Amino acid sequence: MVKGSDLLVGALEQEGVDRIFGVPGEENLDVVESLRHSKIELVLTRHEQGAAFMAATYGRLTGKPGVCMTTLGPGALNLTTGAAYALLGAMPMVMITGQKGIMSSRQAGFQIVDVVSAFKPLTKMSRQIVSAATIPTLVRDAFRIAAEERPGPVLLELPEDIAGEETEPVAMVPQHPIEIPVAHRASLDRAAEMILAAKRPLIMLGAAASRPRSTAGIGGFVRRTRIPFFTTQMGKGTVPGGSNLYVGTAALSERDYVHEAVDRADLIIAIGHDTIEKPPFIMGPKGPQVIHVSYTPATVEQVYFPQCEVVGDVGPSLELLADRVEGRLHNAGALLSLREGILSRITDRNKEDRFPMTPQRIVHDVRQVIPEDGIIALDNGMYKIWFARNYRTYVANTVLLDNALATMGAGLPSAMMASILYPDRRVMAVCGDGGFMMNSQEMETAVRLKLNLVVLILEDSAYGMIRWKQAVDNFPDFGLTFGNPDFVKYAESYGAKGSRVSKCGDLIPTLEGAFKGGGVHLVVVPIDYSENKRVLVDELRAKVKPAEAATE
Ligand SMILES: Cc1ncc(C[n+]2csc(CCOP(=O)(O)OP(=O)(O)O)c2C)c(N)n1
Ligand SMILES: [Mg+2]
Repeated sequence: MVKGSDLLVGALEQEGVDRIFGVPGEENLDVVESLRHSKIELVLTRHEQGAAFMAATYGRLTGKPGVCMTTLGPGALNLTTGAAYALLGAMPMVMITGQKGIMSSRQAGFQIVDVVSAFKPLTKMSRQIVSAATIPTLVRDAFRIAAEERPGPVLLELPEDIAGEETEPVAMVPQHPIEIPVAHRASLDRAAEMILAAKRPLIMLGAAASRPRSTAGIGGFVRRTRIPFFTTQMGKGTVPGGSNLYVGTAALSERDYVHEAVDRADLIIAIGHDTIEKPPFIMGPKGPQVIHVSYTPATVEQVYFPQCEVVGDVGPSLELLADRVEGRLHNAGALLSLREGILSRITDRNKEDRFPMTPQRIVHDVRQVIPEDGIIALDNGMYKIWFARNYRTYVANTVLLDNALATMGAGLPSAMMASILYPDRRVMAVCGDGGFMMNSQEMETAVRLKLNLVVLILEDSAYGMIRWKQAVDNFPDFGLTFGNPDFVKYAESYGAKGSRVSKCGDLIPTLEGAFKGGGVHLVVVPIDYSENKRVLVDELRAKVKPAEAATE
């Protein structure tokens, strides 16, 4: 006979799972015991949210579902934000939650929440396991659903009596490949016709362009067509940002310098755009035509309604599209002349040595200490716009940012996951003083796991982004400032190292020293956010014309 929890762990092994992140409760103890006998590592976190962010980031970076585990009720509910993060961000993840026994009810309603229902709107599938014998099939299905396009989270609830149930041995269900069809010939022909007819074409790389399976084919398309490209925030890096065809990243929806190119384009080939991102440009009745190239059809939005779709496996479909247009594009470089002007104005003031430091200078200095394949993982705050706009990328998935749920608190756990997966690369979490404190307890996890990780905290003693919006909307400055712990001592209390930057020229040497010293090292730097209004509002309003004026 075999126990339910052994079948679960066997099925997870069959899926190639190497780690489970989580906080077990008593309902998970059979599973914990089965894990003790398996090769799968149980990675304890200090909050379930940290476990979910780590598992989701595992999925994002590998294309294979990351796994997290919690108890029933309170533990499971702590996964909600992580589930939404994975759902909106299209990150494959399998969540396993415990539950009281379902065959008898010796504790009445104690701790019981209808978790399966609570997670229905936050997952691609949410199911209770009701018999041990069904576990191998359900686990296989959960992994298939989580990983297939569009990827996302799945929840399996394993009640404690099912985990402990003895059953006849059940065969595991072998993994099978996910085969994604290639776009239909007719749609490729239509798209090719539009590209050949375009006078000022532009490529946009969106969130799905960063899927591990997408990146090679997309680079080939850009190189073969020589059409300039810009990226959304989550599309950064797929084609090296140092490439001479890169014209910028749309961190704002309109009227940034990059929109000078977007607004002049008559055709945008949107590769992998997912409308969960804050719009990188706004479609209107007059603007450019759009070809949507992705794994799934475009969701139709007020601001996004492509005239043509190329739906299928992105890399191979783009190869077929490039076959149709390569060597025949006379206007491919029409918008390229705008590139230099856009990029140079974006880097304006990035060498200024004011203190507290300007966001531009911080982005510039961070780039100096991160090698091309190094990874930065951003939490959510004002600095995200500056990093998205100003940080140049050379390798896919080297800027992990969340422009989908845009939740605070994911920066540190996602950086930790990147550091686990890529121990030989430099990895840095970049957090505001607000967002860092939402999951700062995971510093203990990072130290316990002996990670090499630098955590950069940008200190303004405020929820800076909201304070900025408040000012932009002409509200008085009110209610958005707070005090901070002494971050250096805070880091040290976890057994990490800590440094405070107290003049501009110290940031680069401090970060260098932190990377060279290894281990977990927190660096705190005061940031001057007066640039937010000066650049992102006043300067852009004065210098970039609204879209309609640009197209006239
Ligand atoms: C979990 C969560 N709560 C609230 C928000 C709304 N929000 C977005 S940015 C922000 C302020 C972030 O402050 P901080 O981390 O200090 O970064 P800063 O903008 O100051 O650089 C808030 C409250 C959010 N995105 N996520
Ligand atoms: Mg702040």
